[in-house]
Amino acid sequence: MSVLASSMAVASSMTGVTCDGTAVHGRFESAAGGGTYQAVTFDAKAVPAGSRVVVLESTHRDGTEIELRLHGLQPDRTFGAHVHQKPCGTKPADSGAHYQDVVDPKQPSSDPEYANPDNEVWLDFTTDGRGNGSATSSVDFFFRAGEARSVVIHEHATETGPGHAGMAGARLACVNVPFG
Ligand SMILES: [Cu+2]
Repeated sequence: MSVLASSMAVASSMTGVTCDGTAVHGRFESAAGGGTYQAVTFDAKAVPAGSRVVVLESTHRDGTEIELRLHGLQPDRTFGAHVHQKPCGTKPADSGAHYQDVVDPKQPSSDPEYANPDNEVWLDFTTDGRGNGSATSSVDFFFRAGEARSVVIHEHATETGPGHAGMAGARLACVNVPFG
């Protein structure tokens, strides 16, 4: 396992203000190995074992900024990605539902009033010809401690319509991040 999770001071490029943050660096491992993972892949074609992920979280007076960077994924492909509630496990469903600031009373949530990129953290990205991609999300909330534990990478871009909002197909990979 190659893991680096640390607290550090992050100088925000947007505001120039120094704030608190967390950085997680991981290398995807095949779920077939069993056990616990920093970063796990369920689809070796889309997210090959050995490909790399970085997640940066920084909190500011006005909210939270989350950055996702991927290296070595399937080239020229669009993926969905979100912050999920639970840690990654050996099964794709283990990471639970999306983290929501205002929790939809009707779960699973597919109402655009709750399942949207202001109330959740969406990090969809498209890889370049070398399989590298990145995304940044800025939200005006702060994670409740212990309730946001992973970033999940999905099959396709996140949908937004009623009854489908927040859906992005199969869960291809997952990285543990101790948000908040
Ligand atoms: Cu998701």
